Amino acid sequence: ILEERCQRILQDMEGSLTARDRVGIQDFVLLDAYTSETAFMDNLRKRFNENLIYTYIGTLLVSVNPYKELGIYTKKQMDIYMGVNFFELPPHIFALADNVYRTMISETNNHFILISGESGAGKTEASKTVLQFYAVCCPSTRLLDNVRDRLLLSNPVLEAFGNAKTLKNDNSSRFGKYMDIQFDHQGAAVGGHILSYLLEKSRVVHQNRGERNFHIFYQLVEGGEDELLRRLGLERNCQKYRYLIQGECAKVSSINDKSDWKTVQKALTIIEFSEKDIEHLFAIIASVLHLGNVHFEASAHGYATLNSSAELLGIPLNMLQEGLTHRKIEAKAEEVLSPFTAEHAKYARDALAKAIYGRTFSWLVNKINESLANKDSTRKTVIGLLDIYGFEVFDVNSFEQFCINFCNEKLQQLFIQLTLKSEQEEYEMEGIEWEPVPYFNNKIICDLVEEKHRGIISILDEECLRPGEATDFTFLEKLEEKMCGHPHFVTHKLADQKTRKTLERGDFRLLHYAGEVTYSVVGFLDKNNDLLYRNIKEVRGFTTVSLSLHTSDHFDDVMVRHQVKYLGLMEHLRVRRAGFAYRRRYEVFLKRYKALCPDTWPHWKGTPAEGVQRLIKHLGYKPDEYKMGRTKIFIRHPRTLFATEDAFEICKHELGKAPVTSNKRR
Ligand code: AOV
Ligand code: MG
Repeated sequence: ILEERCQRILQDMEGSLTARDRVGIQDFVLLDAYTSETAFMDNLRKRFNENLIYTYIGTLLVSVNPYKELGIYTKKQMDIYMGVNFFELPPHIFALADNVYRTMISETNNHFILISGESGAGKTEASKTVLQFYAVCCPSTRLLDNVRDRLLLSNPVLEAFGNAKTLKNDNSSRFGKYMDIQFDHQGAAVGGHILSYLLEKSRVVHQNRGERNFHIFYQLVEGGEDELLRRLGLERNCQKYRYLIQGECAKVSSINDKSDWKTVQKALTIIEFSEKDIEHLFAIIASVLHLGNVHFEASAHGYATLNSSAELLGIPLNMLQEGLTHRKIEAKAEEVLSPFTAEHAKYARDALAKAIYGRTFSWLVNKINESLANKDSTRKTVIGLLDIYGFEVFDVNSFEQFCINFCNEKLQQLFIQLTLKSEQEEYEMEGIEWEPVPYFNNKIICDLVEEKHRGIISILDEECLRPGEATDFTFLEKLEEKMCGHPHFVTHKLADQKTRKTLERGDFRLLHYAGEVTYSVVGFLDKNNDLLYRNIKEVRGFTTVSLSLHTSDHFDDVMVRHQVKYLGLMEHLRVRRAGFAYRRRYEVFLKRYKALCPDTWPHWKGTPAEGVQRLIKHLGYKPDEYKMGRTKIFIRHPRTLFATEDAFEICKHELGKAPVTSNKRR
């Protein structure tokens, strides 16, 4: 019966070629012309036109932003994907989330999901979908329901304070977020922890045209209750606040600040912010708005708005006034106050506003962490979710873009190590013969930026230690001197004939893995001075890649091709294809499929490797379809594994043999 059915399955597969013509293939590893970028793009486009936004490259998930609701994240969909092997159903982020979860439970080890892609690609949405999946699908007790709600509700709060409209994305993350979700041995979510990286504080005081400040300011002004606004001395009109209108787009059609305000209020209550905490929080937010309206003129003495700030911050007016307009100089035993110029005073005002907001954000993250903390000390496993700001290039790029793009450079490095590099190393370790695939390693760019004593950050730090002497331009000169000839660094002086045209005097250009970016050095020293930089920790596990698109129902070829190229997806596919798409430890493979062979069922007495050898001989694997490694069987083509998996299903149903292992969790 088995042989007959296997034959039929193979025929069915051939028959489904017509369907495949329409919807493309769901795993790039199956692509015949796997080295052709055109074929890769055709497949993505075909699937996108059928509203199929996910495609695998082996265990990597590629996603194309549809910019429209597809109805594919429902509870019903979650149920379909829960506890099912990921090659049995169409690709989905739920399949990835489920697979990570089950592996974590069965192997009791930690896992991490990395999400990468340009700004607007859909990273944050993907991370929320994963969290939602765990919140709904993991078993839980009544006691833990509140952990689940808090995990979910931490998102709208963090987004209100840490996201903003940019030219690339109406809800762009302006901080990096790493979230740990902790599980007990039953697989229930019992706690969490959030690390935030490098909030883009400069946005508090300045926004480029077409961009906004952080959402929370507009939410407060638009949605705050009359009584609250009165207490905070605010008017219900964003146009009144200088910090809100520099981008000239306080209103955005895709954003409903009023209803978002309500969501945030509710979330804050559930995360257990006390009334007093909330009162203080918004007093501080309002004080920043008032600060922004403070004017300095050489002769003026009107400080009404400064008074509001001082009151809301709970500090004496004269102290704030003095602090913003005078420098304190210690001369001998005396303190002398030397007045600022109006320009300096504005600078001090903005620096204060940024510092206040930055600290408030850190306080907020701490409060959320307190509420997510798991008090019980038993051993837990975690699934980590990394969602950073995507690679971005604007007309003018400053220190913020430098940091954001460097972060992405590091993420790409990690991605290379986890996939391309470790994949090739595994073959070596398992003693599998193998033709190495060349790929671009962006370590050279990471080093250019971060190398000790020599990298751009070191040089910048050095300049920051020479206050009064160093300027943004002395920094640029040092860069030019030290980076001369580096293949990924271009300056005005070093630019070749072709590129010099577009490079201004105060600019330098980095050739990032994801493309060229020209940075203006203006403000680098200042902004670096209060920077708290943290390295992205080494992580391992499954990976998600997002691609980007901007209009729904339109597949933007140039944009998608660009990311296919820079994320190294073709190289990744080559490594997968030239090698073996799937691998299983001998014990795992044997345990699952031993019922398919009379010699191995119900018990195999020899070593697992011998058992697997016997089993696949019986199944008729051809010699070039697989390789036997030291601890694992390597299967070249997913089709082979699919056929075996299908045979296993038939075996369960038709022969009535109890399945040896069941993957269903429930
Ligand atoms: P990002 O996180 O990758 O950008 P987002 O996750 O914020 O990008 O996605 C941007 C917008 O794309 C969202 O606000 C949605 O409108 C839409 N979108 C994303 N994913 C989906 C999806 N799966 N289905 C439907 N619409 C989607 V940045 O934070 O700017 O790098 O720094
Ligand atoms: Mg984001």
